[in-house]
Amino acid sequence: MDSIERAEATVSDRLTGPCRIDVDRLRGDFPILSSTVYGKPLVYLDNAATTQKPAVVIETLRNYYEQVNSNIHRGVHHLSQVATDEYEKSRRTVQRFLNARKVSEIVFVRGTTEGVNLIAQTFGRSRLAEGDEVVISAMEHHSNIVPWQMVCEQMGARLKVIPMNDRGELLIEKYAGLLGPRTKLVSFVHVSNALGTVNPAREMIQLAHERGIPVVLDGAQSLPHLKVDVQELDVDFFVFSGHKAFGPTGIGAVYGKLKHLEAMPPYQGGGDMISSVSFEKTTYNEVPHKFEAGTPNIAGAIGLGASLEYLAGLDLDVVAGYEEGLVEYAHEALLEVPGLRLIGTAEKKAGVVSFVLESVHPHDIGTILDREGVAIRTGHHCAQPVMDFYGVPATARASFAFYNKREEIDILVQGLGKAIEVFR
Ligand code: 7TS
Repeated sequence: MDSIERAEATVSDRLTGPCRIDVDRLRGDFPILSSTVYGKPLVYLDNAATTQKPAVVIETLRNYYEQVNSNIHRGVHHLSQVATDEYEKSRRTVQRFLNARKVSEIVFVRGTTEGVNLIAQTFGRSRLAEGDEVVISAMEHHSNIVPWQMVCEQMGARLKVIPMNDRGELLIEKYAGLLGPRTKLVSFVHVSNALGTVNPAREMIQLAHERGIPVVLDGAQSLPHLKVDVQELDVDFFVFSGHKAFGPTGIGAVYGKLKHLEAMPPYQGGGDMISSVSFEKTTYNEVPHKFEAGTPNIAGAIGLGASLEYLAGLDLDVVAGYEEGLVEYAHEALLEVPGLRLIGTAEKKAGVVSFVLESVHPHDIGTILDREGVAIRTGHHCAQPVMDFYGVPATARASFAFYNKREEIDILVQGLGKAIEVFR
């Protein structure tokens, strides 16, 4: 692509064509995006690690602490009631955003990691016995591996792993073959943080359900990029982190079908999750409060509500289309870089481009790019089995949000040219 074509593509980034998204206007909603790093404009391409926050989320947090701050579910006083109302209103926002049937199907947690641990230690633990199997995939984040290993060890169960091909696509026939009479649970990632692969969740859930097996979906990387409808997916559990969806850190949610949540034992014991306590017997609060022991991240939950309302104000299909265009553009531009190998070339990808350079270690790529104002992540991305599969210790990863532009990918590619010059 020559420079005129690039310039035209940049204009089409903004408004025209099938993707009607005004990136410059949206960037204005995110104060940090106009900052500089080492005197250069920030090029933030580390959105899979965490996304930036729109002013509306920052203001919501500030307003909460300035005008509302109080503990919830336990005070008769005015502020406590306002805080409780706001917190519960956010739960309804999450419900609507995921299209859950009932608001009680939404449990606030710290994030995806805590969500998976909660499901493993309650639902998982109560279903697994000696010799049973849990199926996960070859491209899981550690937080969808280790909690299952822990519960398998506790219960004498085994982990089975769905293999993938060299492009980073799960082998669906092999997956179907893994589902047997001992399979008690399937848990897999909707969109891979290391490869960007979008897995065929609907089809995979259906295959499990045909055999009566419930499915957990790790939505940490899908919620910020794709329209998620838990009823359409018919998924049993869906887990995500607020901070990857333009919300605060330390907050996320578990969606669980009501019948599961009601049957599950509590996760942690403490305040708020009980109905009555005596030394002889404790009865538990109703769902979802049964799973929210102790004072939760009230401000975080309210901030998450604000971020999801912000996202809901965008056309998420258009956003997904725009981001797909960014990934394609990045693939094309990166493949022109000598000695560059893309890690993860699935047919259907969202938000993530991982690569290695022949002559430069990923950490050195990250350091050189940093001096250019470009923030990417380098390392194993908490997906060491993926690195082992490709025979690399680490990759460099650029990950996008709807506020990224093609010019930023150009700056990334120029920075890679510098890295190659320095380390040649
Ligand atoms: N699952 C996936 C697919 C993820 O990408 C992550 C975080 C998690 C689970 C855990 O989420 P948390 O919010 O509980 O930490 N992924 C990354 C990443 O790719 N870079 O930093 C964190």
